[in-house]
Amino acid sequence: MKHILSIQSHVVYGYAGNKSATFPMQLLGVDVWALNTVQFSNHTQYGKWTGMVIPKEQIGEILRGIDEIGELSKCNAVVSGYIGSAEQVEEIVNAVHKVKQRNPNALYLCDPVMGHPDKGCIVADGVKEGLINIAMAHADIMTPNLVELRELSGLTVENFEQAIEAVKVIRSKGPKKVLVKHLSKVGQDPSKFEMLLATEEGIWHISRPLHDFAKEPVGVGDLTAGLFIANLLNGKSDLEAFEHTANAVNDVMETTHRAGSYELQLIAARDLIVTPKSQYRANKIA
Ligand code: PXL
Repeated sequence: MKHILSIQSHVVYGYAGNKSATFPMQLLGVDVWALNTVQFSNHTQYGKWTGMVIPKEQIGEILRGIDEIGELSKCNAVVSGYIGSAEQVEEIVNAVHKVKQRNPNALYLCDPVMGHPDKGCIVADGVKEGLINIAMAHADIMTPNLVELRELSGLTVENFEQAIEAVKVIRSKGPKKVLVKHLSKVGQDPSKFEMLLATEEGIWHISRPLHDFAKEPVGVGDLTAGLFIANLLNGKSDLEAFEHTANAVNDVMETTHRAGSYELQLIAARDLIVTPKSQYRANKIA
């Protein structure tokens, strides 16, 4: 059994952060240690929410507790996603160090959720800078979207070629693997949903349908990052993990679209997450 420490948001209603990633990772047979950065009523794209940001001390405290019962060395990977405050960034990096001390083979996947004012995804001040200046150098895997790709690389990414340059820049800063979870406007075909994966072995591109939602569901990136790391821990190759992730996410999107839902239909799509019906394949482009 593999174990993932997943440091992300918790929403009581709906699906984002750990609510979006935990169940799919469990479906892939991985044990999830969910550590919540916030507890909110719902995700921030509703425009209002209640609840609280978890005090930064909790992160170290929880790690200490798991260490004191002698279980921390079982941790195979740390995932961070939606972060509640700038101060939490350093605590998360400390948590990664502590896990790696106990298990030097553990991986750190940093999903650099930075917020998206146009979409209404709100992230606390200073988190973006913490991700760029502190977290990135410690990550084994980063999973930016287009906005995050620009911020992390410092490049103006306006087309596909520049996106490829940007993933190379991120790889030069430490992360060995970069999965661009949504190329959006800089993809090859505006009518498709496209992703990139860059590793030491090359760069792959995958394209799947873009579903026409009245309001784009939230938590898709969290689902993507969670499935990718769970697949890797299950021993899949980078390419297999990338393809399974894209296909499982596509099936979740199709299920959600068919249901006319704004919230991801993870439960309805549970069988498809394990065994996707979609069969899209990635192409090696570099
Ligand atoms: O999917 C990113 C995310 C995670 N958690 C919370 C969010 C969002 C995006 O809006 O609001 C609480």
